[in-house]
Amino acid sequence: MTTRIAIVGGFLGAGKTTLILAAAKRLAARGYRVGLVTNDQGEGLVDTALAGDAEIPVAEVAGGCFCCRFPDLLAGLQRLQEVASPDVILAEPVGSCTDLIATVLRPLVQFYGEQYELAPLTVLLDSSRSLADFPDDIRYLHEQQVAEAEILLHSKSDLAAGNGTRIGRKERMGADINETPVLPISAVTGDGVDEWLDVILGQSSRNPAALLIDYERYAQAEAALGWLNAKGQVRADTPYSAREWTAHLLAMLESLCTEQSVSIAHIKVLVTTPEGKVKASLTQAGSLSWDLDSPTADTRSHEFVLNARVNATPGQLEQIALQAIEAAKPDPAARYYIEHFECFSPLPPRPTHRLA
Ligand SMILES: Nc1nc2c(ncn2[C@@H]2O[C@H](COP(=O)(O)OP(=O)(O)OP(=O)(O)O)[C@@H](O)[C@H]2O)c(=O)[nH]1
Ligand SMILES: [Mg+2]
Repeated sequence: MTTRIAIVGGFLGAGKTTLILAAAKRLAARGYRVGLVTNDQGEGLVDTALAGDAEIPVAEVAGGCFCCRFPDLLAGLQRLQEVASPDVILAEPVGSCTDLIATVLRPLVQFYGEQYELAPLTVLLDSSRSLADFPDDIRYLHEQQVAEAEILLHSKSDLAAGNGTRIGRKERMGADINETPVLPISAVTGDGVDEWLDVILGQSSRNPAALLIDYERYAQAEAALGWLNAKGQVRADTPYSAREWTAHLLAMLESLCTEQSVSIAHIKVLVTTPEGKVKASLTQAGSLSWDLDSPTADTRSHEFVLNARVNATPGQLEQIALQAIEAAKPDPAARYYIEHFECFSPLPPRPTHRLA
């Protein structure tokens, strides 16, 4: 029996993980076995931890995007089949990745078509946010992501003024909307999620033409991003609120980024205390949102995972992150321990396969 794979792309912070987690619950309620694949340029992902907490079988492809780590993607799919025999696998490529038709969907169909049935490529577009403050190359990358969608989801529709303005925005982006189904969706209210699931369960990728993409510009867009994955612990002698620590850390990161004219693509932090979890994200200055916010009693320690993708050099991002972690200490005598800290800019994409 073939397993259905739905690849859900879109720019950093567009809402991919939130939608996938909401979709996985609905698929399970419809009687499907579901698996997830997360993906990142580094290790130590908030998204993987969230999927694990939701008790959904998850495989992580780390150290590069699906296109450059195609054998790792295959190994992840295989692992999921061994542990969970999923009917449907929802796979989230890195939010700075594009050209997925040529480098991921076509190779899967061509070389592994007997095992896997590919759903139409879904791309999320969050038109509630502007990329005007990002370099041209990043806006170019974003346009390429939208242009290759087989189904385009206007994400976070609960935040939109109206769908008409959103579709108008896509027209302004110069993408061809004539043949691309466009669906407003909100993972928060559930609006559009079942309609989208009907599409990815009932239709197959039409094997559209590959993008005509300039890999130099694509590489420059990725190189313009500073990427940070960190894990650590905070300990204090006096009890403190882990939620307040999270809010303080994100406020410090936001204000340091604003001071230094660093545009935020996505900063997210997951905090675990002995009693509960807190998770919050910034997808641009002033956009703080809480995804997990269980009321937790004051604590004397917590663990955190911090992922940041911003328009800065790795050195600049490292300084910003360390300064924010120091400033967020619950009291001057509190200690923090960093167990994992990697800060870099993604290397130029070198896909394993490119079937144009
Ligand atoms: N209001 C609203 N917020 C949403 C919705 N979907 C996602 N968000 C918020 O947007 C932020 C980013 O969402 P993610 O799902 O982490 O985005 P992503 O595309 O997976 O991000 P990366 O993995 O970094 O590329 C989170 O704070 C979410 O709560 C939605 O439908 N409505
Ligand atoms: Mg994600």
